[in-house]
Amino acid sequence: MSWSKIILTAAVAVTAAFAAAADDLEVGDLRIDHPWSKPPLGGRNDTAAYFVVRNQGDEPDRLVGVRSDVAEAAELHASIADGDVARMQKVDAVDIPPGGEAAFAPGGRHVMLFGLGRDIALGDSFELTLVFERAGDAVVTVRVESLADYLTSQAAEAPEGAADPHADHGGDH
Ligand SMILES: [Cu+2]
Repeated sequence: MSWSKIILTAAVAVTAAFAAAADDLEVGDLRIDHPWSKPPLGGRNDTAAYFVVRNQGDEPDRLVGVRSDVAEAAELHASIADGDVARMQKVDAVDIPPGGEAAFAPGGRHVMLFGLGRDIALGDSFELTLVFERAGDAVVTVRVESLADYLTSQAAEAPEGAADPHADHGGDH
């Protein structure tokens, strides 16, 4: 086996490990990738959850609701720029266009979980139900991760040919 083939095999194995770690889910034409949440900030009783919904079908769908047993209330939120300040605001629904996607990520759209009924720590997971107009209910398993872990996994999940964020490093790590 050539060195290049060995390296390629290792790269595929690493990619597969990351793909398996994320709890992706398919419901009807929708695919929900990498549901995750951050631990609440010190002393707070709320947190946000994130994921990407891809619509692999020909019909538009909409995310119209969300609920979770770990929270007293769950809302869809958007982050909007208000001058230099980012504010968040409740939204009633999020469109998922055919062939398109809706990303929920830090600094943008998120699911807000208010009144957490239990501690949510790194490594925990909990169920979140996403209610879609066409596809119906999707129960995803949300993993509690640090922002750093999320960013690392995003780099690993980047499509082939995407810029390697470490390419400009000196190879010292
Ligand atoms: Cu919010």
